Amino acid sequence: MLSLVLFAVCVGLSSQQMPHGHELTQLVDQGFNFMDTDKNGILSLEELSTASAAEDLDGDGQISFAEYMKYTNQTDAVARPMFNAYDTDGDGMLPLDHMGEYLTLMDKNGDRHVDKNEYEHYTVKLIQCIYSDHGHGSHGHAASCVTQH
Ligand SMILES: [Ca+2]
Ligand SMILES: [Ca+2]
Ligand SMILES: [Ca+2]
Repeated sequence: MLSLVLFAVCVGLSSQQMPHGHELTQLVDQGFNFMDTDKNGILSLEELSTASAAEDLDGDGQISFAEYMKYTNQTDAVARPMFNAYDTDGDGMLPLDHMGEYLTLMDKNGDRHVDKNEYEHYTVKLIQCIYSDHGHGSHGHAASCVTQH
């Protein structure tokens, strides 16, 4: 889910300024609808896995930063902190079989599904983290932002 989440959020992000208001709502809607393939208003682990698997361009079971950049077509400044938020061990790879852990990051009530409110809460927080990192010379703090509630 990580990257699919990342992907969905990334699509509308500019490295210049943080989206807010209507723009932010649109980003959240777009990302959620993109992943919610059966349109039941809930993201399952299967849906998150499917969306993420699309980012594994060489099919080795992991999403590398290079694959992530290529897939999202984002600048390093935006893609890097997003990627780092999920790459908690810092090896530059996001294994697809860690999808359950990524889901846990968003699943506040622990029912193993991500509803719209949970997704929105998480996404807004992640975006805020990324943009608050700007100007500090490092994007490495996003992980600590997203793991705290
Ligand atoms: Ca669904
Ligand atoms: Ca790969
Ligand atoms: Ca939930």
